[in-house]
Amino acid sequence: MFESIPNNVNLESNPKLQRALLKWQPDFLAWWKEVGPEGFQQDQIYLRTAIGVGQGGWAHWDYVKMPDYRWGIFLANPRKADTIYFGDHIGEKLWDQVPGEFRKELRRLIVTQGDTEPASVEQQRLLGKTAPSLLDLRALLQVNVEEARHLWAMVYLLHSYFGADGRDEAEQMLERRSGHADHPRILAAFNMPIRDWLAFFCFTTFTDRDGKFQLASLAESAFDPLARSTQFMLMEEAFHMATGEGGVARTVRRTAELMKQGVDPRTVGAIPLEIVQKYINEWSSASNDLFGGEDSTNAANYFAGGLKGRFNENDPGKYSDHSALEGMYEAKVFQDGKWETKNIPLRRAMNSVLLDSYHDECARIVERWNSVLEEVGVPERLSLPSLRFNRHVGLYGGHAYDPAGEPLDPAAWQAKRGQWLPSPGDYEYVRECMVPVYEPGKVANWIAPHAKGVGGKPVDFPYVQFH
Ligand code: BYC
Ligand code: FE
Ligand code: FE
Repeated sequence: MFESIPNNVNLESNPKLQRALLKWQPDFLAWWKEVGPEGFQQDQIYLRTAIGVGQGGWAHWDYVKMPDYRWGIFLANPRKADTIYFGDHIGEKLWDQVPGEFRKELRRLIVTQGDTEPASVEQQRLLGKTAPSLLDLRALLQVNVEEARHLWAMVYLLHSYFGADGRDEAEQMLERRSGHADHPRILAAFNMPIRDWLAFFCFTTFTDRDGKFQLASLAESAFDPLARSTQFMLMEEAFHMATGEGGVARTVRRTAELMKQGVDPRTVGAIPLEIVQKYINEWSSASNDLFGGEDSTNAANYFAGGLKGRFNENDPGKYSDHSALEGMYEAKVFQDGKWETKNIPLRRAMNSVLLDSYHDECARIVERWNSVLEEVGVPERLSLPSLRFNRHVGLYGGHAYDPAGEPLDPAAWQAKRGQWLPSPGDYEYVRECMVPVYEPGKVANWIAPHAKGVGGKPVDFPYVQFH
């Protein structure tokens, strides 16, 4: 069994880890069968499998049946630094074991990260039934097997470094369920339904991008196995985000081309830009909530302990002060009828600092979608809503702000909500657009074709061979 698990963590000579995995792997496969992608399990899918960190390339492409996918365990190559470079322990050696004083916090970070991975697979499980092309179906299933590998990456850490409670947490990863009333996933966005492919593309743009920023900040951790596990996960993440960005871009292109021809997208089963905008509003705001509170003791403790850094904390020229004991983060809030500036001590504001880096990147993505509109020659534009819009967590949580970030009273919010967020009718309309297309090289009517294939294959390659 262990020969079939690609790894660079000496699994072959680690009886303790082998014993733990021997018990966990069958439960993982049972979970995959129960709530993994519905259908396609017996089909041959042209998939990328992570096989190593070496120079010869880290991934292998071939046809594989999903239950035979080789979920592996990898650590990225060692960092340049061998000492801690932020927080209270700067200059001390990086940890290759979990220090007793941070055991609880590290376990919590790893469990929170790990929990999102199977959650997303559960959220996406029905989408294959309505894939707009074979290449899109392949992309979905690629994302699904890789998110499952990310679960493996976190379970490896729990099994190897957290003893009996780690094994217990690893079991619970397979017991919680996205959207379940009694045992839901930990973070809110991972309990929301991903109803259709436009939602999938927005999720992979905005929510997987939260993954990128969280993984990157954990890749700065003093706990070296965590840092190197998350660093490796980032390799796979790039494709997930590209799937999202490209998917929305193709949706927008198709709609814009119709508009340019004077055709109302609704008359041909394509998706109007105002619905695309509402989906952007919904998924970007839900993803902003994933960063936690703008003012957070947890975040301050994580930074002080060296558990979780800022985005690219160690890049030359990025930050001059790595202890972050001085300085304030200024947050603008509307209170008692006027704007006020709230000063948050920098360490307590680490969630905000990370959220700001994320938000800047999201804004650049939306601009790339706008350049599609410009290229096709229609005047409409999409926008990224303000960080204050539709928040449920943190400073702005539960307060009404419009997409431009201006405050409004609860009645006005209720009246306008349907202009900004998808209505039941919008979901229903998009659902009707979702017609599956499984013929190589063909694509559904609501979305433009891919410009190129993947894994060295052309667009019309049979990426899925049905049994
Ligand atoms: N929903 O101090 P606070 C990914 C809780 S995505 C529900 O403000 P803190 C992926 C919080 O637990 C990346 N509850 O924030 C993407 C705390 O509870 P207690 C996932 C929430 O602690 C797509 C309280 O509110 N990785 O990989 O700094 C597909 C106050 O918390 C939420 C990580 O998140 C929420 N949104 O938490 C597949 C990295 N936000 O203590 C995969 C690990 C906060 O009052 N996690 N709460 O009981 C962390 O670094 C941090 O836990 C958080 C922020 C970023 C979540
Ligand atoms: Fe992931
Ligand atoms: Fe991902």
